[in-house]
Amino acid sequence: MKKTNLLLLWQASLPLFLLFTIIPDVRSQWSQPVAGSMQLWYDRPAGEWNEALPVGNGSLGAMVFGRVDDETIQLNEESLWTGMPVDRANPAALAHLDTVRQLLFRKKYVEAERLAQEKIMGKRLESGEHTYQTLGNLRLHFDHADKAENYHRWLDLDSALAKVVYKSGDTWFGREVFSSHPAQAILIRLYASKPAALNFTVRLERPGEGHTTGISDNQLILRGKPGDAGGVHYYCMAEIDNNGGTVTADGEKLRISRADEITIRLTAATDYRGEDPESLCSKRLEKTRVLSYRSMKESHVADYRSLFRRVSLDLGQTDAIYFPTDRRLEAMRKGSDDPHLMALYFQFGRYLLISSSRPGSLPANLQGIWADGLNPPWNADYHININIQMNYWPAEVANLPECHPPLFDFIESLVPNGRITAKNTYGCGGWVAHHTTDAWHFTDPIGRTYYGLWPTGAAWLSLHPWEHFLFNGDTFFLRHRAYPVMKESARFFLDYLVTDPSTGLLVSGPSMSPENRFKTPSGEASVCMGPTMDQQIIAELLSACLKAAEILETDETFRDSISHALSLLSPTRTGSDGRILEWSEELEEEWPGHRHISHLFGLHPGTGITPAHQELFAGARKTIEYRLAHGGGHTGWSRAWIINFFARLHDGEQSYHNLQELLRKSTLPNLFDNHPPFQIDGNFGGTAGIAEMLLQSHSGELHLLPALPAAWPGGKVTGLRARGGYEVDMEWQNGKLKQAFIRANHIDQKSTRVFYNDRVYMFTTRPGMVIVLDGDED
Ligand code: FUC
Repeated sequence: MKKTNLLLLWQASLPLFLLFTIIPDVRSQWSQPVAGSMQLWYDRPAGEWNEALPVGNGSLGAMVFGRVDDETIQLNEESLWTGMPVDRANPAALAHLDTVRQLLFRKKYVEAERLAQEKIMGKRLESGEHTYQTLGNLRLHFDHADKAENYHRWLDLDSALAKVVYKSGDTWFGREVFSSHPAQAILIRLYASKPAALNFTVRLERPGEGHTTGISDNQLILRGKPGDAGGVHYYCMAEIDNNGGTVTADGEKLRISRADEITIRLTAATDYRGEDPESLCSKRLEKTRVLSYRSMKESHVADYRSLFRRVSLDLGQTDAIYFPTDRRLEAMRKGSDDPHLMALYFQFGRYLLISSSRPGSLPANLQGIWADGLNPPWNADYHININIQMNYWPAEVANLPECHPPLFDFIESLVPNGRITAKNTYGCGGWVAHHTTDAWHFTDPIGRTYYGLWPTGAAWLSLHPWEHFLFNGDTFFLRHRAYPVMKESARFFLDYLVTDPSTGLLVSGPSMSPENRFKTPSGEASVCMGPTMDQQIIAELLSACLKAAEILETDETFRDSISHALSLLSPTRTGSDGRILEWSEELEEEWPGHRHISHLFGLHPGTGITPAHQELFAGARKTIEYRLAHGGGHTGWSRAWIINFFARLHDGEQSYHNLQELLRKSTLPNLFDNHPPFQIDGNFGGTAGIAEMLLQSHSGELHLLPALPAAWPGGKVTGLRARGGYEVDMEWQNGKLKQAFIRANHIDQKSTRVFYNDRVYMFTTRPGMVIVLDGDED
């Protein structure tokens, strides 16, 4: 930017960047995938679940296989959980807490760990952990052959429609599937190019036992309860509307003969929230009966687009856009660049959040809402030692704040149990949660110490509503939703932190650094006092709580206690080789390439390690490089976190390289993240990472294009959000910012600093103001 023009426009109209996608015509039933658009598309049916395409409305999910003669639409309902609330606490915990701490301070790690395992850790369930499960499958068996010509299936991210089109014999067949938030139903439309060409059977099925299926008139019903000892009652109901032909009973199936067009309206519910699932389903389907398919599709597309279209991203494109998505991934694996696929991946992450987390729903679990079978990996639960937090990293910056509240509701539901655990296990006030939980909100430390004895889950979660406030400045939300959970979490730590006799500083513990272990002369251990991640999370929480209380002008005495604790909190330090210490002393890690890089929480998502902290900032880079040199980044979410780390280090090349690696090594054919197996956090972390490369605002100022790689010389982004209440559009060319529009959406006058490269611009912004930064012409 040699010549920089600065324009301040008052109440200026929104910038009209050209939409970079070719918007496909969603009205035409015979449309085909459009190269260069925001579509995932394929020229063959899904051979397995990881190739099927997801649709969802926050509660009802479906995976569409697009098979020719035997179509499978695998179904999920977000609250279909086994189990029930169970007290898992170890009653001996409190009595042994101090002994464990004293052993740790005396560096008797192995002994302390053994005692903690026996006396502090709560129970795992003998019958297996509670789990999220599939609802079942809708199976359609067509009378025509399974051979098709001109086959295409695709997922259009701009309209949230999954489509299948193919030719069998001399007839074209088409299907369209979506999960509507306004209608609370999944809609499936089947059509053909010739009259009376639709001949198929349809049925609902579910693996395992404890369910029944039935039919009546044009209805299919599936009902049941998973497990004997608990679980929700679930109910699923589908109605078939035929245009032409007949619908008749055929055993457990409905047979459709000589129809011109078919619409299937399907809904499902459970009694998780105490309502009768059958009457919920009946009410919902009754409402859809009076609506045309077209009007339901229009309301679905309008509702979805109101969220999706807020952000557009153009990173340039290559000829790869003319190839199906799975082949583009294959080509990337062989070394080609595909910037458009990266933009598609970014938007797919936004699509997944809109589709799995809508107000009133449970938060997106380890698989969003999409899980097959009765035993999904890690029970598709809510791991809170990074995974569920990562799910919500894109929520604010990628302009989907309306998708964040399911997490806030969930956090509030954890608080009552968290208070009991704080009191009974640690003798503390406030609330606490550990590495994982489930739909029944347990908060005890469970399982093995090296992953379970980690008391900072609630603290990390409590920073999410705070982030929401930082972006929107809503003090009502701060007062009534964010601050109460933050304050109670801080309350816990004020009681829980203890003084390290060797330093006189406050440390957390017994705890550990997820989920790594260290070597000691008497063997490996994980439990310790003051692991770096805990200290960083606690510092972040206490500082946030202090700021919140100041903004709300409340709790003066409490503020004093927080300030005092903050001044004594043991800080992050570097070791002899300059890396950030993972534990309070320099210990050799058992897994030097461990997937968790927990001690860099302060770099991302925290704010404690910035360029202003030179030694730590340099140490953070060394830490990542060391992990990577020892095989790190091998799970999808770990790789996604590394993209965010490098973006915060303002290293565009390394961010880009790790984004490439995410797509090459940890992405399934349907673009789902591959832990392995499928785990959705990497999708969300990757999306957040791309946003972080383009815009940052965590350190109180805006940084434009802080980690732009050479591989994206030109591009445009619209609608990214920054803390402080800003929305940012940017266009760049030849690797340089061409123009940026920064809209002030906040409610008060504010001073803002904007960084681009080595320049800094100072503004005083007022609500509705738009700052236009003009870059170089050449
Ligand atoms: C954490 C991670 C694992 C996995 C699991 C669901 O425990 O360490 O890699 O992601 O959560």
